[in-house]
Amino acid sequence: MATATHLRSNIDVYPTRLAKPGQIEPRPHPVVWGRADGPLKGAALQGYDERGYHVRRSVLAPSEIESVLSEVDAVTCRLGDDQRVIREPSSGDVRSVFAVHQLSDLVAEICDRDELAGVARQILGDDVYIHQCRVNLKPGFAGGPFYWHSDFETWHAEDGMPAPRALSVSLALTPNFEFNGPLMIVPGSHRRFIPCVGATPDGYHKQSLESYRPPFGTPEEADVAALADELGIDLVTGPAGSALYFDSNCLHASAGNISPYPRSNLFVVFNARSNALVEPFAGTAPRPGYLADRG
Ligand code: 6CS
Ligand code: FE
Repeated sequence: MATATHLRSNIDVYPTRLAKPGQIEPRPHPVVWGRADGPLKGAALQGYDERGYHVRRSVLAPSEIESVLSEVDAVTCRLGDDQRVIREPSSGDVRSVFAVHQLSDLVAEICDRDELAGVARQILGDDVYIHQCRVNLKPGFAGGPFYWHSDFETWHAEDGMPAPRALSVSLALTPNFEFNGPLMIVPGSHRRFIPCVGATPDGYHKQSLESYRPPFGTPEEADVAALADELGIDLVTGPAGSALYFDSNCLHASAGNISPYPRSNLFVVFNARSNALVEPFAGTAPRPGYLADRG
């Protein structure tokens, strides 16, 4: 737990975007912030605390999955070339659609359910709000990879998120097979902070979201290798309707998808109200609200 001094003197306890490679540091904050009762029970909560993630099946019913997929289609058509739609540089297929919860009442209602917002309140030990909501479509045949990263490192540096008191829920809208680019997570990596090298350019988000391996906010290969050697790599697969809850600071990635089967997931990021965004720690201008809700 960070000492009171750290918290009061607003020293940045997660320094990153450094001029030269730094050291992997232990996380000074807790993972499970609350002990109140909630949707996750003993072993599930323990597993999340230790590994940094937990998987629950059948959180969405098949009929709901179909409705969400058609809502996403309708929203994507409506948005056209809006900046909330990110396309695959390789094929022009849609790669991600942001702020879906603000464009679909059904998605907003799902986010608010006990199995999503309720789990976030339990783990984060606070009221929560949606920091970011997106669908990563990862289409068949040309779905691009997402290189190794910690979401919190980006949200800290580029959005001003003070501490990793945030979590993502990834809802599988199509089956996540071993062969269509499922999420890979280094179990336990959420307890290590990997500083990244390189000062963040202004307006960088336009480039980073399309990049398969972003030039900034990406950990050094030696650090990824060291943590993978020590902790291993878990492949998170599961049927459509499954939910993956993962800590904002997990080291994760996903390979490309050249199978015929899309790997489309709805990601909802909950942040603790007490962890509301401040000025970006990278010293850059805050990113747009569809990437980081500034309330
Ligand atoms: O920059 C972000 O906020 C987004 N980038 C990645 C690779 N994961 C988290 C989030 O969608
Ligand atoms: Fe990510």
